[in-house]
Amino acid sequence: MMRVCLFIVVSVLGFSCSRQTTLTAVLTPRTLKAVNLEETVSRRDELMMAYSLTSYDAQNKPVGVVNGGWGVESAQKGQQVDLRAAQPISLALPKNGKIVASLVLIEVDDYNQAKQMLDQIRQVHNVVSGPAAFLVTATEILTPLKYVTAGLAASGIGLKLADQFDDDDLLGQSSVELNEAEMRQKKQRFVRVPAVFTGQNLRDAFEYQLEYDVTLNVMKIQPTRQ
Ligand SMILES: [Ca+2]
Ligand SMILES: [Ca+2]
Ligand SMILES: [Ca+2]
Repeated sequence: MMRVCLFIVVSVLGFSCSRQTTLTAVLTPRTLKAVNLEETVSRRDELMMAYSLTSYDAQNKPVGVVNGGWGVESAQKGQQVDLRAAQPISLALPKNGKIVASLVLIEVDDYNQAKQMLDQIRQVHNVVSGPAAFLVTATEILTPLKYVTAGLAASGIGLKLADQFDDDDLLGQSSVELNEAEMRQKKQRFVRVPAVFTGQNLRDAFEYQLEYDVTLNVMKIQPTRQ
C-alpha cells in the first residue's frame, strides 16, 4: 500500500487578477497492471475501483464531492488491465482552496454485492454533492478510503461500503492533494500519480501498479457587461 500526498505551500505571489478564470479538476484512472494476483490459486482477481474528488474552500471548509467507479473486471497475472471504461470525474477547484483526489482498488469476493455497489455509484457518477450532505470535517485526517466512503455517503449511498471493503479485499488506496494557489503560481495543469499496492492476503502476496491523472482545465468566466 502506498499513499501519495503532495503537501503544498500556499502562495499568493505571481497572481494575476486581470482575468477571472476558474479551474476544474478532472480525475482519470490511466493504467493498472496485475503484477501478482491476490488469489493466485484461482488464477484470477476480480477488480473494482472507486474514486472521488473532494473540494475545500479557502477557509478549508468542504464544498463538494463527486464519485466514480469502475469494474468488476477480472485480471490474470501480468495483465495490463483495460481502463478505458473508467470514466473521469470532475469538480471545480475553489479559488485559494484545494482538491483531494482519492482512489481505492478492491479485489472482489462477493461479486453480486460489488455489482450492486457499482450500479449505485454509476447512478451518481460525476454528480456534485454539496456540503450539507457532506460528512467529512476539515480537521479530520482521512485515509483515501475514508474520503471515498465519505464521498459516497454524501451522495446518499455507500454507508455499508467500508464494511464491505474489509481489509482482505482492499488492495490499496492512494490520494493526492492539489492546492489552487500553488498550481496557479506554478502554472501547473497536470499531476500524474503513480502508486504501487502490495500486501498479503493469508499466504498470498499481491502487487498492483497503477497510475491516475488529475488535470486542471481552465474555464474562463465572461465579465458581466453593464
Ligand atoms: Ca499472489
Ligand atoms: Ca479476495
Ligand atoms: Ca475474488
